[in-house]
Amino acid sequence: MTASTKTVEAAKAALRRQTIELPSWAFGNSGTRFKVFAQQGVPRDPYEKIADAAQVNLYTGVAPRVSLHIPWDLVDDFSDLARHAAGLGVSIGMINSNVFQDDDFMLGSLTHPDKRVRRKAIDHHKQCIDVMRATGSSHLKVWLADGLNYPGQDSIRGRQDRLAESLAEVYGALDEDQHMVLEYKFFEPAFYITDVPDWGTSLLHCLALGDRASVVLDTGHHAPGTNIEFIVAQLLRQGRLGAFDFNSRFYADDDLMVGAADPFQLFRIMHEIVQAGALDPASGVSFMLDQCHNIEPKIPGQIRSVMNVQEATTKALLVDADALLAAQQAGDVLGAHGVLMDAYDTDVRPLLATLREEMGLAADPMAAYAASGYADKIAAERVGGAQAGWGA
Ligand code: LRH
Ligand code: MN
Ligand code: MN
Repeated sequence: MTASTKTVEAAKAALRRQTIELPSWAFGNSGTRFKVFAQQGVPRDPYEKIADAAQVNLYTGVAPRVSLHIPWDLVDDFSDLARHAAGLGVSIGMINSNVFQDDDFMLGSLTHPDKRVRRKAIDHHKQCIDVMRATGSSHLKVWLADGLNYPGQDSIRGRQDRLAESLAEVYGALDEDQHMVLEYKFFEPAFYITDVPDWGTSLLHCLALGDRASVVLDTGHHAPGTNIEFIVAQLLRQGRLGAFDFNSRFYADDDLMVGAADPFQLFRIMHEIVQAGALDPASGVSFMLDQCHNIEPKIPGQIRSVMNVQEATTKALLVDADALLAAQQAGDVLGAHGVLMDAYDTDVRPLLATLREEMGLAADPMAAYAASGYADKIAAERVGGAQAGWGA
């Protein structure tokens, strides 16, 4: 299939406007329960994490925001951190709360049976809202490790009630122009029940909270075989898809590079996005990465991931929408499927290389970064880099 010039130019225009948010924690050392492999030159503090994220933006041109995780990214002066980011051409994206690494939260945070612990968790979220004010961040991102390991351990329904009450207080503390996004995950660290296990539970809480609450879909947070593009379509219909946490998985929450395990799934997701007009930043859907680079170098890992998202997006933009609709309405099963596969099977790398050159960037961001000498520079300058947060 050769796309028309008009389609290609429209795709390029959409790609110029697409942005991908980077997680600060992707740049620190990370690993599994078995081993953290330290890499040379990893950031020693949030300032250096932002400097590394800015490199990804420098070579891709489409990654201008960095999400922070609190308290992993705690600093004395968040306004100063935001100025540092601005000086490097990026800004602070979503602020992630963290109520999963404190002994008090062993049995839950916003759902905990003890009011004192719930208060502590709510207050942490209020501190995160203060960080949003200081950094100019517009979104509070909530993921809870809350759940149960054993039947009977606590009341399932009681926990939902407590969750609703706690979330309402946090939501009520947001400014009028601030938003909350609620991430779900079907297992881990709890294994019997997770208190926000699925998109339906997240959506119900968001609907109860108000217009400025929406769902985060982390692509690694579903049971194997789950049709993720269906969830995307459903949340878009409700106007409640707030963000993606992109990564890929073979088995569980593997946090590997997006598009590595299943590029076709990523394409199918982006097809739903494009069809719904949700690629436009005005639609309010944020495209974020949530990954760990345990064995590969981190900055190139992020660059590659951004490129993978762009490739899937480009293929989705090349779907011949008129031909697809005509085939669908004619009941032409194989014709419709063929239209989709034609776009998926297109090699979009030349188009993206041209686009990058038009944007004043190098055609190959991986090669340009490798040639820049930045990796050697940070390896020489930084000694004793920080862990991403896990096990810290
Ligand atoms: C939980 C999760 C969530 C956290 C991040 C570090 O598995 O996906 O988004 O904030 O990992
Ligand atoms: Mn996530
Ligand atoms: Mn996860």
